[in-house]
Amino acid sequence: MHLLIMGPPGAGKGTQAVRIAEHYQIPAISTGDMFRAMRGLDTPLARQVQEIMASGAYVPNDVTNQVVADRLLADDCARGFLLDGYPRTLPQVDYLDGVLDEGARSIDAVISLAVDPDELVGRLIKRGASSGREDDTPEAIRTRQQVYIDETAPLLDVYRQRGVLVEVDGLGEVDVVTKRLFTALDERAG
Ligand code: B4P
Repeated sequence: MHLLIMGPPGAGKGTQAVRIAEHYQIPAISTGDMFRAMRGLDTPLARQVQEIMASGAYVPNDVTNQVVADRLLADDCARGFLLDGYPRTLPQVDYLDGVLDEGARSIDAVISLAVDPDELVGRLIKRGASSGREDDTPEAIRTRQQVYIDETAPLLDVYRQRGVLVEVDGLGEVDVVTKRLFTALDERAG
């Protein structure tokens, strides 16, 4: 099972990814989590990543692609994986296509979580109050939303045209969204 989960910042990708991964017994691979794990490392790359994330911008494609390619080589990805928050740009789509082609693998479904912008801001501000995440400030949230619109939203059409997009309403209780999501995946599997 090779799955992707996409959605605007705060859509609940990470929240739902854990549940989907558990259900299918595949690893959930979050680029955001991998970059946050670099926090505190005293290397030029780690400092660059932290600065970029705090502003709400995207980490450069070459850095992100390499991190993902290395992770996909791990043994636990042999049965499949769920990529959470990757790809986020068209060059990342191309890169992932190349990595998957090399391993004769293909994407089974791309889950797109849709939530309206006002709800998203509310969720992220709420999370920011306790998470201490530097990118949960109003200014960084605005940047993240704009970057999403400019760079990531166009990917939905790419996957829609490939016939793998599964669109799910991300509004409502977490459990309700999870149920909706599994229903949509089951319908797709037939
Ligand atoms: P991510 O970690 O992917 O951040 P996110 O978009 O905020 O997360 P998500 O949508 O998963 O929200 P969550 O479930 O936590 O990326 C952070 C940064 O990393 C990016 O801005 C970028 O700088 C960098 N990055 C990552 N991937 C990259 C890539 N491929 N290329 C370049 N840069 C990259 O949910 C948000 C909040 O809502 C939580 O508090 C949650 O509890 C709450 N919530 C979830 N579902 C809810 C529901 N149904 N109802 C109410 N609240 C809900």
